[in-house]
Amino acid sequence: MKKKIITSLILAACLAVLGGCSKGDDAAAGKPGEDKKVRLALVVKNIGNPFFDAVHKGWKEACAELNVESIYRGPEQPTPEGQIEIMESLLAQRVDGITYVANDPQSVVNVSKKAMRRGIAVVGWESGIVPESRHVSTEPVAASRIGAEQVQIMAELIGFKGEFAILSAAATMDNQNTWIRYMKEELKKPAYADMKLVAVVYGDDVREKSYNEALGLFKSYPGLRGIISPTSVGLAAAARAVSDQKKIGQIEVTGLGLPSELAEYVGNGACKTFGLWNPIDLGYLNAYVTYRIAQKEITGKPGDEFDAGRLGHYVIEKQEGVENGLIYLGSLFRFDKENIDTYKTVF
Ligand code: RAM
Repeated sequence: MKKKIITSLILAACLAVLGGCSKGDDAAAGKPGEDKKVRLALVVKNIGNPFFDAVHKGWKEACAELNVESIYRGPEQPTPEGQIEIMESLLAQRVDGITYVANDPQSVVNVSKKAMRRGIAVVGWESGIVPESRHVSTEPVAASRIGAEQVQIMAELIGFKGEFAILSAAATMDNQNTWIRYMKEELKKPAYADMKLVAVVYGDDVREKSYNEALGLFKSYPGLRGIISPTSVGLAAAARAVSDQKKIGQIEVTGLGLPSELAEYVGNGACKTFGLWNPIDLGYLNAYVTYRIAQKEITGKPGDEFDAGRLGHYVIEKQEGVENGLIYLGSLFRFDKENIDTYKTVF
């Protein structure tokens, strides 16, 4: 298992060196005189978040392998309106496929349905609550596992005792909301009887707002022992706030984050352990499945099978109660002082 993770990360590191990232259309890799290329668009919550830069690296890598044109779009700020506008403009450009992670899944239902009616492949990633707004959904790992893991890490950090808070992204963001729902489920277990969730606050995936929300928690809850932040933006902000306010050891911070952003805080003890999947692989998988649907090789129904390049073979799974399916990327990793130096140069 460990060997597989390291191999995948080393490969990702090499690819990270090869691939830059840009805000707009990525250079087409085709030869002059070739037929019109398939065009696939990756739509993220906002531009400027290093997590999405990592997803984009894997996306571009797969697009190059598939010889398709890659488009990368996201609003300046992580707002629903910005994403709707972008998706409408992609429809007008008649792209062949769109993969999105929604700032508000409800807000993109109409434009996604319109895209599908026009024969465009639509893949929603970590945006599972509106199944009719995509052909298939890709998830890093089961949401229940992601939620439970963060509570388990927090419990270990604070000795299964004390008050803690959650610093999330935006209240409309379905991925964070789902993970928080599963955190609350995990907390019902007797092992956590002495831990108390005192607040859930929202930094909107904006650095300064997240930082200020963390400061607000320090003030409102003087006995606070921990913060879980299930967003890379929030986690880096919370770790920075704990460091700046000299609360290392008093308030423990964990959640989901990028080794490249958190290495400093693993080093100073503000965020000793945290989790994440491989965002480069997630982008790579998204491009493959979007391409397979755009090319009508599969429809996205449970049971459909496809090859995703270096990631291998995938079978689309059944999502309870809905017709279209779900794809799980693979593994959830834990990062700490033992492995952070290896991973911090990867993503
Ligand atoms: C932030 C975003 C993203 C989430 C990661 C963990 O960068 O909210 O959607 O998956 O954190």
